Amino acid sequence: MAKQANKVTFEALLDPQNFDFETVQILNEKGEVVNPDLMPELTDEELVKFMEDMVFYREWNDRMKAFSRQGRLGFVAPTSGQEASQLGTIAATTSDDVIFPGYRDLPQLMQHGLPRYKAFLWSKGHVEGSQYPEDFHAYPPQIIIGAQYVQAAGAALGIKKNGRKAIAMTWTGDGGSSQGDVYEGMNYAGAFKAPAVFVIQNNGWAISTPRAYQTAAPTLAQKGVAAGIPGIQVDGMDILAVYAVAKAAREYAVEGNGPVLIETLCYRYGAHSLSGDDPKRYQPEGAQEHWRGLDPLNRYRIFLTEKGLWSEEKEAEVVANAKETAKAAIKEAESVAPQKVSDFLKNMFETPDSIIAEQIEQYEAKENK
Ligand SMILES: Cc1ncc(C[n+]2csc(CCOP(=O)(O)OP(=O)(O)O)c2C)c(N)n1
Ligand SMILES: [Mg+2]
Repeated sequence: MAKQANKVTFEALLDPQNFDFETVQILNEKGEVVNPDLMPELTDEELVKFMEDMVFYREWNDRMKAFSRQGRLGFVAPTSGQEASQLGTIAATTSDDVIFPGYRDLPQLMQHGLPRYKAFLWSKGHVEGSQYPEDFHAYPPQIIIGAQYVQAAGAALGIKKNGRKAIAMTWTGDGGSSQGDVYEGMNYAGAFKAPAVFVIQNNGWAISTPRAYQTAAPTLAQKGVAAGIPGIQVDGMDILAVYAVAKAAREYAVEGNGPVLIETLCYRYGAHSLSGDDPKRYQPEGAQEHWRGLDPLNRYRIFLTEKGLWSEEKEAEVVANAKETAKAAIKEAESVAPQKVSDFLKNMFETPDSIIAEQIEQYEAKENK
């Protein structure tokens, strides 16, 4: 054993914790390419698709808010501001990958193939909103903060054992990063080199709790260090950077190197949910405006317009399409028969225990009257 200093200085022990976790960025807030070497290889069509998707989900978010105010939806977590983080990560997956979203991650589910009306059914708390086709590799949005990391670790190990070339991808928030489950999931996946890509969408707030109260660690990306896995911080308002990092993480995991942790620095515009919190009461003045200045759509709009790939007309078309699609999807959701209590009791266990079985019988008797 090496000779030890005659005094333990904790300040010195803190030094190695100042890891330089540089934020990966390709497109700055002015729409300028600042890291051409990192630019992913994408066709013009693929570049345009990113903008179409971001514009679509910004409008979808506003439709959701309107439907919620009309009393047509239940739990709604706004996504505006997080488009690049959500859509850049999911774009790096294939349909073989299994995804484990959180409650704010409906866009990723829809991009992965969830029929849109089911997203609304989920919001309404209808059991059919969480019933997926067998070949759809996804789990319903997790409400228990961080629990999806443990599930993703298990699924990733299964993927590895079955010799499949795929990953499990999951998302939590800055608040979620303080949950034990998040570290347990990363640690387990790291120990068994399971192909998982863990995303922390650091939008600065966990309801009214600021990021600074989550951890003394300077970054959330460095939470990978103790799990022995790579952690990387990316500008979550830059879809090109998010995509490039997520794609590289997927390749790394698929090649058998184990999991990766990605922290996306982003922001949620507006409230945590549409159930009543008011960010004006807890966010510092000017914060929303500051982040609006970093908007993922604005910078990408400039980038594409300068390339001659985007126009106001094109954007208006996408917005109109989003409005129509949302209208059709809410109608479809509303045409589904109201759920029965017996239905969700039947969904609790594959084989109901005696108490649940008795309740199913009681409710069926009432429902069939
Ligand atoms: C285990 C657990 N604890 C508490 C809650 C209540 N809760 C719901 S959302 C939330 C904040 C989560 O913040 P963050 O992880 O940053 O995600 P964001 O909502 O910002 O996307 C809390 C504490 C919960 N759902 N689950
Ligand atoms: Mg948060």
